[in-house]
Amino acid sequence: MNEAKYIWMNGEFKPWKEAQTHVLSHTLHYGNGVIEGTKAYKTAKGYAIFRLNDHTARLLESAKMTLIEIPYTVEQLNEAQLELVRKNEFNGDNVYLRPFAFLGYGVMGVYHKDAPVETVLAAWEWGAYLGEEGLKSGIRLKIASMNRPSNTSNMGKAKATANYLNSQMAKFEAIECGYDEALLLDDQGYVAEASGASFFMVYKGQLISPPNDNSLESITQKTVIEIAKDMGYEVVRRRISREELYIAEEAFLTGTAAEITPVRDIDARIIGGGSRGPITEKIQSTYFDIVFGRNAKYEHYLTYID
Ligand code: PPE
Repeated sequence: MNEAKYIWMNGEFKPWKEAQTHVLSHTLHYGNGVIEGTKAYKTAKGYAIFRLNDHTARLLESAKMTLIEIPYTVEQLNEAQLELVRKNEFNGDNVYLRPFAFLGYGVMGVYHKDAPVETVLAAWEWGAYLGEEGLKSGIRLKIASMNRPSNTSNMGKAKATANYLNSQMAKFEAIECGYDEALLLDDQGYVAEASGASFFMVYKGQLISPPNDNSLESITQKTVIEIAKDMGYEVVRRRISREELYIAEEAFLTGTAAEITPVRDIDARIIGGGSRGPITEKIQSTYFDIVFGRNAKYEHYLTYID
């Protein structure tokens, strides 16, 4: 990975290599942690973090859901993230931020009430999540053999570290099979989300994205719905079954890291023209205009570091 200079840990900036934890940290054994993924883009007025407040608020909400008490406010964490981007003196086009909280060292056994909470903000330059070529020409998506766990046994709306075991197994399987990313169905057989992104498809001119019944309340998905409606597209949130995927006219994934990544193939069915579709392309270029500060209408989503 691309190392940066500093990581904020429990209220202090530490040199990158000194931000460490003990091997007996609770989360390493039992998996209860919460993460965010937030992005800063280099605009004409310097770096701006996209939807900073929404991401930080979701971190605190995820933590509340999973019984982790983060001892900082949204405002404190927002300010620290801005300072983190400033202090690291990045150069690249964009910077990925990973705010997270985990349970540290001192308690063993599943009961975690007395385990210390460690709060961390890291940032680094991270290239295109599904590759530069993926952004242009689309990726190949495979429906995973595992389902997204149901609401009776999981908290899919929390951006919980523990949810990523399911994602990891699905992603590994997809890549082993020659695909780029995994799409997970829910326990009823309807689309939930990709291993690290949300799903959209176009059919008969309508933009369709599944409800967040057992998937992350995605910030990019919300943004895309807002901008697509603004562009005049009809957007529908409804369940999508497997066979509907196969006859989609266009499909794409959305996420902070994935941005707007076109899908060109699902389970060996070529989607549309087998490349980035025209509606996908328009939404993608609008999204990039917004995050890079080239669209005044959405500037309220940007927090400039200076
Ligand atoms: N679903 C999942 C499972 C998910 O991990 C993400 C983001 C999304 C949907 C989209 O959420 P949002 O970023 O709010 O639009 N995944 C993050 C981490 C990916 C990783 O591999 O790490 C991200 O995009 O930052």
